[in-house]
Amino acid sequence: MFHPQLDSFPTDFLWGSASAAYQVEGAWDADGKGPSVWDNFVKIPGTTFKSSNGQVAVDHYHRYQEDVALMAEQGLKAYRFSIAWSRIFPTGKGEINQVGLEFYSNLIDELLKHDIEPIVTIYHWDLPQALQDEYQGWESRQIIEDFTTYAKLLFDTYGDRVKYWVSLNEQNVFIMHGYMMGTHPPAVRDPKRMYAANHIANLANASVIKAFREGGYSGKIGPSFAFAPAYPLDCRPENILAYENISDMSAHFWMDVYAFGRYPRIMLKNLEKMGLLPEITESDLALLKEGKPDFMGLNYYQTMTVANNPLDGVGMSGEANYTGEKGSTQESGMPGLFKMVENPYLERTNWDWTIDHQGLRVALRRIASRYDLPVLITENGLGEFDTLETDGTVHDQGRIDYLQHHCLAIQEAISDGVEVMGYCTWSFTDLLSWLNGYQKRYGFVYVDRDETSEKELTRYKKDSFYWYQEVINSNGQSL
Ligand code: BGP
Repeated sequence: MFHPQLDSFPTDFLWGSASAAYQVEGAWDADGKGPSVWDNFVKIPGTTFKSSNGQVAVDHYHRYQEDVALMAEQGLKAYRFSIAWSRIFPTGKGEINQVGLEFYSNLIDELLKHDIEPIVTIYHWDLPQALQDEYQGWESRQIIEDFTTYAKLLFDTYGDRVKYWVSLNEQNVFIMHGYMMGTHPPAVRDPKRMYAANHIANLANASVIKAFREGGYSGKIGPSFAFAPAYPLDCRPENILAYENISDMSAHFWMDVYAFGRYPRIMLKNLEKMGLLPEITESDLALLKEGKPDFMGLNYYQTMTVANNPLDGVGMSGEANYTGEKGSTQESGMPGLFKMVENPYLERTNWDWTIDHQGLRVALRRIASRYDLPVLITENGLGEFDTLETDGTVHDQGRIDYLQHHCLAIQEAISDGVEVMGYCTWSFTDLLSWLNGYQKRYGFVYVDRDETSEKELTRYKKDSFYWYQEVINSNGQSL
């Protein structure tokens, strides 16, 4: 469809797709790789759907050439992947594992051979277990130095070929899940420890960006933030306040630190009152100011709608939907602050994630207006059941519709004036969903395996593969 009122996508727009090491690589203990906290966490009964794990995942470690060939066939302009820290430093620091370094070097060369821009995520949650054991990982300031040493090695080794770096992937998610909800490693449920670990993660993020600047590397660097823009249920002032609360707590609390190097004052005051304020020194604040990113990485999946929640209202304990049984998500909220409510205008996926393409435009607009930064969309996609037909086809029209609407929302945001550098769908091949197993699929490429059997791990192109091929080929004109 032709939209005369819309601007075109820029000619250098990065049409991409994304993955993360633990979710695709497998080879969890191959060639000198050390264990990560995820390798161990998944062994605890009840932590993941049907005890699924990434030991083999979709075996990208051994099949990366086949996967890159598929990317090239699709015409992908960029591929975002993460580096497993414990493949490079098996114990998180000290001795370097050359074979690990080589794997990513080969992957980068393979991508460049096909004119695919590598976008490298330095940290996508798979902390070396050794650092968790030695000093409790993100709870110790020691990690700032170790994370920076690791990142510098990546800049030095790959900086001649990699122009786009993502520092931390979804700090808000791995910190909240890891230290508040207890659903990610290290499975802590303690708000005080959560806010303390979060502050240290902010410092580590800033330190790596500072090192990137000081090292004079060329290219751009920024964090990827999981931004679910909030809507108030309606214009009842109590609900507007709930919206203000969630915006400060779930968005500004992280993005203000990245972009401005400071915490929102309402949050500081509240954390202090609750006795949850972490130690924040003058030199911390100076470091945060030096760690400003070149872009905001945006992982967008859905919006959330909130309403007033009285002091004796619902808490955070509600069960989430990790089974794909629609409607199984329970109510949750923070008493006195907000509660999540259903948005009557939006459809939901089988995992109860709202489907809201306009929310992407809203997210882009909010980032541009508040932070005045370019945005690299580092994740967006639809996790759903897919059916492999006997003839090897997969008709994922729902995914095509989802992506099409989201791409148009990007084009609208560009027309509004937002600088969008690129769009990485989640994901290129099907992969392991951390807590949801293999049945929640996101890829353009179906990988034949499930929770109980690895089967042959054969790759099949879904209908969406060809659809995106045409979008890229026409630089968005075919939308
Ligand atoms: C993001 C993560 C990804 C990916 C995606 C989909 O939070 O950065 O790694 O997993 O969400 O989420 P899920 O796998 O839970 O459906």
